[in-house]
Order: sequence, then structure tokens, then C-alpha cells
Amino acid sequence: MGSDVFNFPAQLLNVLRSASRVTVLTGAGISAESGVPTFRDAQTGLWAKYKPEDLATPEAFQRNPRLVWDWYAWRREQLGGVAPNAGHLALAEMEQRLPGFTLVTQNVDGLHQRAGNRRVVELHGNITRTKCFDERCLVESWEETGEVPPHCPSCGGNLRPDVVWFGEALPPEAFAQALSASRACELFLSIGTSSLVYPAAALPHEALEHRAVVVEINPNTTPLSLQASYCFRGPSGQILPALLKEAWSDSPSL
Ligand code: BV8
Repeated sequence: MGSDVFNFPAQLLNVLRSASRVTVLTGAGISAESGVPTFRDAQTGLWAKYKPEDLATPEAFQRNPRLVWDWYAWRREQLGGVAPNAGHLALAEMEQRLPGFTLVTQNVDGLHQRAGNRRVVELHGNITRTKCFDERCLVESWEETGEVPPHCPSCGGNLRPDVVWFGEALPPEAFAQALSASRACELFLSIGTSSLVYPAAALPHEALEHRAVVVEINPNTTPLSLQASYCFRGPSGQILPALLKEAWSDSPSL
């Protein structure tokens, strides 16, 4: 599907080219075309009977640490076989072209870094990192005793993924960075997120309040749609490369 399918208004292309600050917020949808199920996709196989929101909580982990550890181990394994898609690569190109570019993600899959983005603000952590549940410090290696979850080498507590669960505070420095980038930008792109999870979902509204142009890229409508300046209803893996090609004709062909 070439860029002729998406009609990008001249005003948007001008803002994208000339903005001194562009901020992007991504959600699970940008990884969908890489084959990573979105957070609200029906879970498959062994995990079909669980809702992610019921597993991604400290209470669920304390109630059944093995189940929650195994769920993340399964998701990490799934990530082993996936690669960044054209949408991720387009955002890496955008970072190259725009000095004032900030990429904020809710995703924990690390695909933006693998696509080449060097500055990624991870609001919800990263599934490839592990920390001690009690001490909260990152743990690089531990003795595999066969126990699940494995235990912290220094205090013996349960290890857990370094992600933000429901009911847990976001990393303060990451959220502060995301908030200031949302308030300072002229253009805010909300890509592949259902705009349901707070405080991340508040970021585009901060941008709107500071008179930014706000663009939503999502095949479906979300609570943000009615307030967005522009909505492009389609997959980010097609829309983002098309947008870059329109804005910078020397952008790699689709
Ligand atoms: C906190 C990490 C306070 C773990 C995640 C009522 C009002 C306001 C807030 C709340 C409330 N009730 C409860 C809360 C708080 C809660 C919250 O917002 N709940 C929601 C459900 C209402 N928030 C929290 O608990 C946050 N913490 O508030 O702490 C606090 C303060 C101080 C001290 C203590 C506590 C923490 C939230 C973080 C939770 N962790 N993930 C893990 O991954 O396992 S959130 C989880 O949802 C993922 O990170 C995911 O990224 C995120 C958002 O989901 P999306 O990314 O949007 O994914 P989703 O599947 O929903 O949507 C995908 C979209 O992509 C769809 O729209 C689809 O159409 C689109 N799409 C599909 N294909 C494509 C596509 N788009 C483009 N291209 C495609 N090809």
C-alpha cells in the first residue's frame, strides 16, 4: 500500500518538517505487525484463560509468583522470534532527521531499541530486565536452581520482571521526561495505543493543552480520537513509512 493511499494534509507535513520538538507515544499496536500480540488481544494457548490485567499486578505475583513469572518467561520467549517492523524503523529514521525528537513507549518489548532508536523513554519498564521484588534493584544474573521464580542472589527474595504493573508507580524520571516532552512539542504522535492506561494516556492531552498538533495512528478509534487534530485509520507499519516518504522524498522507499 503506497503513500498515495493515505492523504497527508500539507499542514501536517509542514509541521513535521519544521517542528523543533516532536514527541511520539507508542503502545502495543506498533509491535502488532511484528507478530507481538497487543496487550488486549485475546491471549492464546496456555494463557487464553487469563486476562493480562489480572496477571500484570503485584497482588497476582504475590498470590502466585510461579504463574506470573512463567507468563513473562513465555512472552520473553515469544520476543526471541520477532523483529522490529517498518513502523519501528520509520521512528528510528524520524529520530535521525529531527533533533528535538522524543520517543516515549508503553511497550516493554525493547523493539524500538532494536530498530535503532537511541533515546527511548520506557514508561512501563522492559521485559528483558529482571529485578528483585523486595529490594527493587536490577539483577543481571542469578543461580538457576530450578526454582521458579528464581531468587535474588543478595537477599533471597523472588525475582520479577522489571516492568510496571497495574497499581505500581511509573519510574518518576521517565514520566517526568515524557510529561515535559509532551508539553514542549509542536507535534505529538499517538501510535498503536488504546489510550486507556493512565498516566500514559494523559500525555496527548497535555500536548493538546499546550497547543500541539496531535495525530492518532490506529486502525480503531480510541478515547483520544475525537480530540486528535488528525486520525489515520490503518496499521502503523504502513502509515509511518508513507508519512516519512511524503515529508522527506528522499526517505527509503516503502
Ligand atoms: C498507576 C507493563 C498510581 C506490564 C502495563 C481509572 C482512571 C485512571 C487510572 C486508573 C483507573 N483505574 C486504575 C487506574 C490506574 C491504572 C490504569 O490506568 N488502569 C486502566 C486499565 C484504567 N494505571 C496504573 O495502574 C499505572 N500506575 O496509576 O500508579 C500510583 C502512583 C503512585 C504510587 C503507586 C501507584 C500503571 C500502568 C502500567 C501497567 N503496565 N504494562 C506488562 O506489559 O505486562 S500497561 C499495558 O497496557 C501495556 O504496557 C500496554 O502498553 C498498555 C496500554 O495498552 P496499549 O499499549 O494501548 O495496548 P492495547 O492492547 O490496549 O491497544 C493496542 C492498540 O493498538 C489498539 O488500540 C489497537 O487498535 C491498536 N493496533 C492494533 N494493531 C495496530 C494498532 N495500531 C497501529 N498499527 C497496528 N498494526
